[in-house]
Amino acid sequence: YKTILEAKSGNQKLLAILLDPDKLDLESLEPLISKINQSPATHLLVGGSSFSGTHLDELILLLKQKTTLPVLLFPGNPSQISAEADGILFLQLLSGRNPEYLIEHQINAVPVLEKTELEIISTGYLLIESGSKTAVERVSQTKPLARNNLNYAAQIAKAGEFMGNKLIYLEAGSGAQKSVPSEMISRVAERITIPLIVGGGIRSKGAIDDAFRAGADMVVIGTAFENDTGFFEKNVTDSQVLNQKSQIKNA
Ligand code: 1GP
Repeated sequence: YKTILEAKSGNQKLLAILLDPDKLDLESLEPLISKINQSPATHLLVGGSSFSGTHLDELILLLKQKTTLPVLLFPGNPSQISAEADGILFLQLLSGRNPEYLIEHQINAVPVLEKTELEIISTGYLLIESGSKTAVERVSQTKPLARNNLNYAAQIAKAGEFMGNKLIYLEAGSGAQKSVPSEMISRVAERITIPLIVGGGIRSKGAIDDAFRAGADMVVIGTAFENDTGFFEKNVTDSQVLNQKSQIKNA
């Protein structure tokens, strides 16, 4: 978290690759890892809405051995916790009103988390309407916020900050048709003082840069890299990200 805060205060931008364990085959991970190492990514997020497989520990161990990037869990539920990661985005789905995702899963995760040394990063998570129903909406059974509800999104994010969240994550959903609107990113970024993560449906350099320009501190790329591991070669991002990467690697 300290590194993320330092990046924010130095106006350095961060880029995370999201890996969904359900879609990865351990046997054929080598080429993917080599693409990760060539990419400008500064962080790896591991998780998905519905993963219930058993190879999470092995996957994270491999990533830790073969990359130098911090690995953060991005869990859909408490079964997706691995002690092998560096930290966990401890999510609260603040845009929804489903108590399971506001507090129940968090309580159930405690006995597991207490047996690990994971850095626990409290994260307010806001699901934003993105054109069609996403897995997060289906699994969490919550309604996303309307795309034009800018002030309310900012107010929720600020409530998260007041409640002690250390990060806010604006999420359009994996594979979303439309990513989070730039106006919403800026409205939220202006209102909060904690770092802002933006993800869901971002699939071009233009969209990455737009999110950074609007005020995102970290952008998350999942589907675009999953579908094409050459994504970052074709979509070289800001040199700011690359500089930050070398700093994180040296930390
Ligand atoms: C999903 O924000 C992430 O939780 C990434 O979304 O798969 O659309 O890049 P994509």
